[in-house]
Amino acid sequence: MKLKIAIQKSGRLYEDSIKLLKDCGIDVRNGMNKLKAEAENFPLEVFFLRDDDIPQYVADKVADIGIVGENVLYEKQKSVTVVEKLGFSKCRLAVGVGKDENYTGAQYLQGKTIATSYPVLVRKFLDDNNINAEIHEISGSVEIAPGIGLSDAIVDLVSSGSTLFMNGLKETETILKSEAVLVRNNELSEEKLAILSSLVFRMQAVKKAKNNKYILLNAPNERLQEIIALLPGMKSPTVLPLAESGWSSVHSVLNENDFWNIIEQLKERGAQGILVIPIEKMIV
Ligand code: PRT
Ligand code: ZN
Repeated sequence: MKLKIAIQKSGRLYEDSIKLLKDCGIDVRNGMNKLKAEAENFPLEVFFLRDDDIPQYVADKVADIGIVGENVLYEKQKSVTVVEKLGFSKCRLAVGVGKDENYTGAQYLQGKTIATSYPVLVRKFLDDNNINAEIHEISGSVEIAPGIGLSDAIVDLVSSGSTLFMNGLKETETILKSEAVLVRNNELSEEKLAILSSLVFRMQAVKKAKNNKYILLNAPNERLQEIIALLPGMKSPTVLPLAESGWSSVHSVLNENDFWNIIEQLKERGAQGILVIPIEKMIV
């Protein structure tokens, strides 16, 4: 029994999808132009597809699970279940208008024409905001539409914003924040769910490790309690005496988001020799 996973064949999701599997200890060798491959050391069969087709394949059970951007998932409106957010391929589906336009809010779009590859999501946004606008569906190079007189505004994916900028547009409203997600067919057998659960367990360990750092530092004993109070650790920090009396070595785990803030406070409280080490897997 193998679980079948659909991932993008090539493109922005491909590298990170393969890397995630690799970080989970699953080796997938994709011979050039192969449609599918088998993992060597995990009951997983991998299908390489266009991202737009992944929701459909998972809904139809051609694949049991898949990795796809939320933008594609919600545009395609297939009935599948989101299992886990994966934290990569982050972008936003946003409204772009000419940089000199006076955009005061969504009502700006009233009566306008909008070019997009996401007609379903745009229609929903317009309806939710009671806006009457015309949608021009185009499949690529959406950002050039206003420049060639095809539309007044666009809705497209944005990450750095440089594509909009280079086309004389500015980003306004965000319609959807998107990242890669793991989806599954709604009706998997018990056996397949069991394989999925061990895969998700590994993915969560990889994700947690990425968001955390292992930290070691030397602390003067008289300020040890203040320093420990800043470091929650997994349970609580490990404290070991140093050979030099009056000092201890403190080991803990820090979340990426709090990292710089806490490092500053540790230094203020006399911590020295701070070492920060990436964590490979983290199981709590
Ligand atoms: O061939 P296939 O159909 O499989 O791939 P594709 O060409 O449709 O998709 P691909 O590989 O370009 O993107 C796959 C997924 O990556 C998307 O569905 C998103 O979930 C995610 N993603 C993340 C992005 C971006 N960031 C992104 N910036 N997808 C596209 N873009 C494009 C955007 O359309 C625009 O043209 O990049 C440009 C904007 O980027 P910035 O950095 O200039 O703002
Ligand atoms: Zn695509």
